[in-house]
Amino acid sequence: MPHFQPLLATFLLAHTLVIADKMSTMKLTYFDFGGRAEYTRLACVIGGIDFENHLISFEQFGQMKASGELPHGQVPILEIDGVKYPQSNSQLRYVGKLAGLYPEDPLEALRVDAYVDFAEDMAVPVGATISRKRFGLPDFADEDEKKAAREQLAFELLPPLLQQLEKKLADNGTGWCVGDSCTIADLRWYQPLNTVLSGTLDYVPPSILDAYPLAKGLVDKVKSIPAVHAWYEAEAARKASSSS
Ligand SMILES: N[C@@H](CCC(=O)N[C@@H](CS)C(=O)NCC(=O)O)C(=O)O
Repeated sequence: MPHFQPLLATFLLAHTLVIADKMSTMKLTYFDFGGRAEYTRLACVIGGIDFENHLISFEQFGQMKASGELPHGQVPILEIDGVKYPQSNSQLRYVGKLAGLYPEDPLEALRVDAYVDFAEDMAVPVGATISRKRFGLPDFADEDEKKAAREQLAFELLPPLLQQLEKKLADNGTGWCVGDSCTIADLRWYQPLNTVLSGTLDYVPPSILDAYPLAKGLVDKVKSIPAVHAWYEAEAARKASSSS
């Protein structure tokens, strides 16, 4: 039926243009470390979602903040088709939906959200030892004061939260937070757990996680997702080439 071919070609071209028109550009702006961008980066990576990993210096952040271009004056910022969206957990949820890492079932989504919000319970005491001013706290007078605050964090404030996380993971029984596969709940918790494990929080020994094998194991489970593994290999190569 050769006379259908031009019609078919026209239809396919129009269809392709509609699809192209719907394709969004995504840019995630944050510093050159994990922090509050890491979970959304990993959601993009796992979901095969193309995004620009826009890395800025503290100096650039200061300029952007002063110019008023950052909603809430904070990063990360997720820019979709040129529109800036703040709040890392909202960004994670949005990308999670695109990536198939957020359940469609409302009750399952509630379980995932509870983990995401629970991670904020850990972010608060950790944040209070990093961004003192934001919590109305004076800067540490000296290194001894910082050490005492971090030790209180490691040995008093974090253990009850980690115990709760461990129990939730044991109750679910799959190694993942909800269900039997990775969701944004795992990516959200991966970030603070990996921060502790990497030893970058001075005076918070990574060994505090030894008492919580399921929580510690979650970091390995996320890292062993092939797309995540490949992403970290590429990141290591990028950092090595930029420092040489
Ligand atoms: N609730 C916000 C918190 C964002 C936030 O605290 N960002 C920090 C960097 S991790 C920041 O921009 N701090 C600088 C400031 O507040 O001036 C989110 O989850 O995105």
